[in-house]
Amino acid sequence: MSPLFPSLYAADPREAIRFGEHTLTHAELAAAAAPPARRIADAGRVAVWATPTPQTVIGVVAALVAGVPVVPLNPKTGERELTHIVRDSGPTAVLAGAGDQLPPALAELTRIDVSTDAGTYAAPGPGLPPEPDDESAAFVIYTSGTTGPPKGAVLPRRAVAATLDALRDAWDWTADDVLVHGLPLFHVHGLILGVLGPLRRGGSVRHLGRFSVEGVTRELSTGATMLFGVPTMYHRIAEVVDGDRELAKALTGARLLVSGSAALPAPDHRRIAQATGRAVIERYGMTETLMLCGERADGEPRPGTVGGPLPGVELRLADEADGIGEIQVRGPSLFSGYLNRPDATAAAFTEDGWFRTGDMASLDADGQVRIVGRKATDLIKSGGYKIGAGEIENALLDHPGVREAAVTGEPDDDLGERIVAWVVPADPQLPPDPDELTNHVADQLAPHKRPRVVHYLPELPRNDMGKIMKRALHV
Ligand code: MCA
Ligand code: AMP
Repeated sequence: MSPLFPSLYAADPREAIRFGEHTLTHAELAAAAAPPARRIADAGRVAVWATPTPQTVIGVVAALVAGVPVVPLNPKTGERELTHIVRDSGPTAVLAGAGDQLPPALAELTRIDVSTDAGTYAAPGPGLPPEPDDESAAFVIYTSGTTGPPKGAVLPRRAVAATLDALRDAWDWTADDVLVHGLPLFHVHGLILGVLGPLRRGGSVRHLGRFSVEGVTRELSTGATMLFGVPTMYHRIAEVVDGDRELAKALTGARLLVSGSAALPAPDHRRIAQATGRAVIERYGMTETLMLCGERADGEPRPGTVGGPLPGVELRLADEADGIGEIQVRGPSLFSGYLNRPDATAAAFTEDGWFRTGDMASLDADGQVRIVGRKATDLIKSGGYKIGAGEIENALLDHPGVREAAVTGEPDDDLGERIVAWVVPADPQLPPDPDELTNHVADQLAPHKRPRVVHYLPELPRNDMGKIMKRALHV
C-alpha cells in the first residue's frame, strides 16, 4: 500500500505537531519514530500509553510505519478495564514516554520508551519492511456496548486512509490547515481525525494538552485554521462567547469549526452563530465505521443535520416508520470486526452485509441526515464518550455495599447526558457513601464512566418477567 503519511518520507521541514512549547516537523517526527519503529517491527501488536503528549504521536506513527497494529490505552483506565483490554488484545510491548508510570496490568509487556529527540532525519524505510497491505490492521480501539466489557474494533489501514481522504474532500482539508483541539488521544476523534488527519495531509496539529476556552482562543488567534471538539467543548465556548470578544474574534477568523461524537444542541449552535457569525458544522461517525456523514465546507450549514454521506459511504434507513429508521451503512471506512468476538461482529451486520449503527434518523429531501436518537437506551453518551450501562452496573455490583444496581443516562446541559446510578444497598440501614461508589467505578473502569448522581432505593422496579424497568426509574 502507499504510505499512510507521505510527508514523513519527504523530509518535510514544516511543523507537524505542537504540544505547548514542544514542536516537531514532519521530518523530525519521522526521525523520532524510526528507532521505536525498528524495535517493534516484528511485534504482532503494540499498546501505546496515550497521554496527550508528542510521545503518543511518535509511538503511534512508529507502529503504523512499521506496519504493527496499535492498541491506544487511556492512561486513566482503571485496573479492571485495563486488565480486560490487555488480555483481550495481547500486545507484546507498550510504547510510553520515558517518565510515565505504568500500572501493574502492563507489567508483563516489554516497555519501549519513546523519546522526542529527533536525531538526524532518515526516511522511515531503512531497516523496515514496506508498509503492509490495505486490509492489515492499523488499530484496535476499545468501545463500549450495552452489556459486558468494551470490545476491540479492528480498524484496517484502508479504513483510516478512506475516512481521512473523504474528509479532505468534504472540507477542502489541505497541508495549509492548522488544526487545534484538546481531545483525548485514545479514541477515533482525537487520534485518528485530530492527529492522523493533519499528518496525512502534510499539515499540522496543535494539541492543547487539555481543553480550555483560553487555549482555543490563543491558537485560533495565532494561525490555527480549524477547531475539532465534542459538543461539551462547544457548550463551554457558547457559555462565555457573548462576553469574550477575543474568543468571538478568534472563532470568526477560523476556516472551519467542527463538532462531533454527539449531537450539538441547537441553543449552543445559536449562541455561537450569534456571537461570531459562524456556524459550527457537524460530522457523524462511530468507532466501528469511522466517519459516515459530514456537512461540507462549501455547503449551506443546516443546524440539526450532520450533512450527507461522505464520499464512498452508502447509507440507508432500515425499518422506517414515520420517516424515521435505523442508519445502516456500507463502505471503505468500516472496521473489519471486533477482536475475538465473531458473535458480536456477526450481530453487528444485517444478512445482506450492512452495518447496523443503532442510531435512528430521518432524511431531509436532499438526503441530509438528521439523527433523532439511539435504538439502545443502555448506551449513554457523556462528554462525547460512549458508555455502556451494563459495564457500570457490573462494577457497582462488585462493591460489597451494593445488592442491586441499574444505570441510566439523563439530560445534562454540559455533558449531553450524565450517568445516574440507582442502587439497592446490601444493608438498607447503612448504604455506602455515594463518593465511595463513584470512586469505585472510576478506579475500576475510568473516571469518565463514574456516576454523577447516585440514588438509593429499597428495590428496583421489575416487570412480571423480573426484568428491571428502567423507564420507571426517575425521581
Ligand atoms: C474526577 N476525576 C476523577 C474522579 N473525578 N478521577 C478519579 N476519580 C474520580 N472519582 C478527574 C478526571 O479524570 C478528570 O481529570 C477531571 O477529574 C475532570 O473529570 P471530568 O469531570 O470527567 O471531566 P470533564 O471536565 O467533565 O470533561 C469534559 C470533557 C471530556 C473535557 C469534554 O468529557 C472529554 O475530553 N471528552 C471527549 C470525549 C471523546 O473524545 N470522545 C470521542 C469518542 P483530567 O482533567 O486530568 O482529565 S467518540 C468517537 O471517537 C466517534 C468516532 C466520534 O464520532 O467522534
Ligand atoms: P463511539 O462509539 O464512541 O465511536 O460513538 C459513536 C456514536 O456517537 C454514534 O453511534 C452516534 O450515536 C454518536 N455520534 C457521533 N457523532 C454524532 C453527531 N454529530 N451527532 C449525533 N450523534 C453523534
